[in-house]
Amino acid sequence: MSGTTAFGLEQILNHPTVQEAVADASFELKRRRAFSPPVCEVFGQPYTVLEANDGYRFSIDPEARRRLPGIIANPVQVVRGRASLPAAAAADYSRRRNVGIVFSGGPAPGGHNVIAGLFDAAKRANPENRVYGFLVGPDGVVENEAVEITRELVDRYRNLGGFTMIKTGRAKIDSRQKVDLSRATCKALGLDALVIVGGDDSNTNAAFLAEEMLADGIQVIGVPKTIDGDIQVRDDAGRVLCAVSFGFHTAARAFANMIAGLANDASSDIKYYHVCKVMGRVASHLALEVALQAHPNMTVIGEDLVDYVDEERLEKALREGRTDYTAYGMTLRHLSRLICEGIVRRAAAGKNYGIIVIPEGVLEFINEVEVFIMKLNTIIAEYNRTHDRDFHSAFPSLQAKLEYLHRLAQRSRDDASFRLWNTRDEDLFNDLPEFFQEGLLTERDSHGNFQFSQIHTERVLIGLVQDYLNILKEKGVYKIGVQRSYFHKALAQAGLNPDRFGPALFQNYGQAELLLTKPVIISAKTLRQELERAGLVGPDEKPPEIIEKIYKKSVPNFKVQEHFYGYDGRGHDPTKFDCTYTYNLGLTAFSLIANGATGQMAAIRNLERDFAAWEPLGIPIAPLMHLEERKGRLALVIEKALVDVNSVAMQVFKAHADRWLAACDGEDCYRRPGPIRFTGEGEEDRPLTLQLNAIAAPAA
Ligand code: FBP
Repeated sequence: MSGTTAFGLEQILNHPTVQEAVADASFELKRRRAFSPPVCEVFGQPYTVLEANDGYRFSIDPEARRRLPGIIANPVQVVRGRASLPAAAAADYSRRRNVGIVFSGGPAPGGHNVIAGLFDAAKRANPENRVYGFLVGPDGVVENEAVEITRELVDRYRNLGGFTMIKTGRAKIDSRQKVDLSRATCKALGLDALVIVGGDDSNTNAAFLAEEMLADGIQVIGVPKTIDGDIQVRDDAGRVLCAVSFGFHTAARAFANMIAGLANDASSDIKYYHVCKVMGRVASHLALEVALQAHPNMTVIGEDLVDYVDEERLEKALREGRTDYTAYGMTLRHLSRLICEGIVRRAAAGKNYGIIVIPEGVLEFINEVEVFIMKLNTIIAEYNRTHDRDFHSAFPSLQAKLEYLHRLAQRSRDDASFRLWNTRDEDLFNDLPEFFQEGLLTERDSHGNFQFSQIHTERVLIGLVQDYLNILKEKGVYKIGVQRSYFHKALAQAGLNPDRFGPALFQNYGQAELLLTKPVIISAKTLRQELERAGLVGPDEKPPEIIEKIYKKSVPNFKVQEHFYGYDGRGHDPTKFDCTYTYNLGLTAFSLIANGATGQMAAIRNLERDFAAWEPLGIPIAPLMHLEERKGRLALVIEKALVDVNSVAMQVFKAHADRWLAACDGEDCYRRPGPIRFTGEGEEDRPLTLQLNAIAAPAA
């Protein structure tokens, strides 16, 4: 008989406890919506003005000067608060405006607060001001798909993750027709200004649109968004104007927290290596921050591989009187061997489990892969330029693509001047696993970027690591260390003398706490042979059961679990840091607009310092641009900020790499950064990379 009182379904569903349990609005959500981020002091004033700071210097690319003449001379503009303004200026500041805002590229935590900040500032300056949100990214601007942002809409999304309110897209306003349509949209809505919230490519787009619409009097302002953290602005003297894009902190914290959970599991179950690929299309900022936050056993930083020199190889070649050019720069094989080295060292310390972090964009820093990417980019771009159909629709299957590449390789044999794809390229490419070939041939995104997130980088590396570990196992190098105390106790319990068996079994018996079986013992057969040689078993005798058990414990089985941390962290609700940062970016964007700026990126300086020191400013976008190869052509774009291998954060990371590898007796050094919490105490309030790098930053 059931012990519950009979309730009808309707009664159950209407019960207050049930209603509260299934309500979409959780306690956390309500707290988030109700939170008002603090505002920088200048925004406490009724007006703001812009103060040019000519002290910052940028080396300007002549191409940027040629193509962006109207905005190239923009200065850095610092936002200052004013209690009052002369009447005409006050009237201009408060005149009625229409402002559009669009998200561009991947979501990043905090985007809704940029809208909230812009909306609140606009309404505060003049309640008649209107803000329009373009739907599903830049296509919304081209196609005039927009909604008016209302207070009710803003309130629903305050402090929440995702770009759900108006969605986002990766389209680019990159043709005359799209620019003209965008201009028509802005005019149709009577826009005074357009705010583009995006990454390096979208801010590049913002600069071109600003130049294009200068004559129309339509201002364009960029906002630095991307979890990748690769929009960082310094002037020529290294003075930091924008230390990090928004969303980076949240994504890194979310990844680090999940990885800390894995570390708990790994060090409990002690049987898996967890290989965690973390997002970051090119730069390894996220991987570095995760390393600092969670102390995984090994973290690969792409930028650190570029100048890698394999000293052993060099010395060997020197001894043999030859030069080995393959010793310079990292290959996938080198990298897998470095990882194996760490795994073997941990195994010797009795730890055949661990956490390895690999940045999504690591392939960008691997010589051989980079060459393939560049060659294939050019081949695809050339094909698209000279044919009616694009490469991917002409060759939809991998087989068809490989056949086309084969024809190119043949061409290189007949025509010595054709060097784009030769038979050596073909041979090397054919050696790659199919899924990797497919990944390298995948369609580029709308900005011409290689889509690293579509490639199973971790799988490529894991395959190589597994192969090499098998070789090391055969060689008797990869072994799990056995605790001396355990060995003694187990043998004593079995009535055997450990000091008789120890020297026959172990290479370091009597010298170490963690005992490693002799290199020659690589199977049950070689174990028996070794014991027989030592006179511990007769020719037809089996080794004692306990010895077999201990031997089995010393044999490593490399078991891997793969993880990809990307979309989950990218969609996480923002940390308080990102909530506050983005809300103030929205306020800054409005200040730039109300003061007539265009071609500027809203930014906040001193993010690593106490909130009271945060300084909103406008950074000129045009001087940040340079020529870069895209889709096989040179394009004027904002340079991505890569991890500086000499930065303080990197130095700290490297200085701790061995400790975090923890290839020694004793506990691992995993760190628990804790979850992103909105309520309660305890959240770290800034990226660690930011805090560390600030130690050595030149004074502003
Ligand atoms: P943005 O630079 O547009 O912010 O996007 C960054 C990113 O999250 C990368 O980390 C990742 O490589 C990429 O987007 C994934 O792209 P997609 O959303 O198209 O799969």
